[in-house]
Amino acid sequence: MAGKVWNYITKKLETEGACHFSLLDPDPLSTSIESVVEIATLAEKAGSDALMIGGSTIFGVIDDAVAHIKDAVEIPTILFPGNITGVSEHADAMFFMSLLNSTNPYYIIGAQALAAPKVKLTGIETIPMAYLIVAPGKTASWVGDAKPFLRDKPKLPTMYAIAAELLGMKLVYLEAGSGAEGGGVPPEMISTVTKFIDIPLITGGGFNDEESVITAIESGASIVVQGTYLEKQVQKDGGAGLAKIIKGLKKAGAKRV
Ligand code: 1GP
Repeated sequence: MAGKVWNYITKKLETEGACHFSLLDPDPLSTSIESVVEIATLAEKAGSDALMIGGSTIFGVIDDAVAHIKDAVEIPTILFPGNITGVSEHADAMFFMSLLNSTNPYYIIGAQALAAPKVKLTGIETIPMAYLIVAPGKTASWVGDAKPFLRDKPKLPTMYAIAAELLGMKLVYLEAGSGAEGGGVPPEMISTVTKFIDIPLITGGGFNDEESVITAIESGASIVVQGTYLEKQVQKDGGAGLAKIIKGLKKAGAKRV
């Protein structure tokens, strides 16, 4: 359902050419709500355009964390669910996503069907998104029973991305996996995929420095997601490094407007 957050994203892309999204994984096994909220506020201060909340392995319920994060920031909060446990009515919107290159129908449509009634009844804004996992894929690949795309074969995810567009998805997410080594999804893959689709491409997984983020935008990505970098850095430098990365991203994006 088109709504406020989707309008916000498309308007930003139209006027600024590129967006930066921050991924927060409020997993009580590895962090606290206070810490996630602090990262969220620092990310907003550094200029990040939206917060994605979720992860492949959530221990417990994320409701509380989502509510606290939403209270602390002005930018949109968007659920990024890895399973039915990732649904919360407190967020502004939700990526209603399908892991198209999973080998297990549960991650393509099963979990979505189980979650759908609650999602519909709560009335949360949904943004349909194709989720495509690229090697190494990390935890998302393991949990999602993916057949990860080979990094040197851009044609395969391109076929899936075109299919996603034809199926009516609003976004394609090329995911190398949280904590991926090697500077994210290869630029050649991003440029091949974006050459053939008319919907925006999000990419994430291993974009840990300014250079790789800018290269992703210059290769055709519309949105770059950072998670691990935020967890490791923003509380140390107050978000100064992130602000610099986002400035570089916006400069690269402006050339496309
Ligand atoms: C994971 O793409 C995101 O779903 C972010 O990855 O944690 O490596 O930044 P990182």
